[in-house]
Amino acid sequence: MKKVILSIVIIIALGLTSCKNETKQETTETKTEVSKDMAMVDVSFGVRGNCGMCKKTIEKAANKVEGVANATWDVDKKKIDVSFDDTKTDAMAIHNAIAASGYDSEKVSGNEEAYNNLPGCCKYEHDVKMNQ
Ligand SMILES: [Cu+2]
Repeated sequence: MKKVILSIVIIIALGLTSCKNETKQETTETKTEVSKDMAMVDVSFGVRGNCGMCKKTIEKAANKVEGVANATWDVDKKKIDVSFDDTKTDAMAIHNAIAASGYDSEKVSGNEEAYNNLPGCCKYEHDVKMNQ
């Protein structure tokens, strides 16, 4: 009888350990799949700016948003292309992050204080046409 109980305990213990491992693996796998295939969304919208330094600031701000996989701002077109994970963020969060860094987006005006702290070359005109 003791042996039976002992083996049951061992089986349960093993079961618990392997369960834990499996759960961990599954979570990692699901995350990778999601970011690769399932929920990636591409958006593109206008963002005002002047130069290469603006590009760095704008892209850094967009990339900081959790779920953003890639952000590329075009200095000539005053436009940003962003790929992001739909389950983690949305386009408005990206607009807001860019605005917080001092830059106007199509939907949100740039934070004034952040704008004032931008280097001189980056003080873009607020009436520059976006998304050209
Ligand atoms: Cu600049």
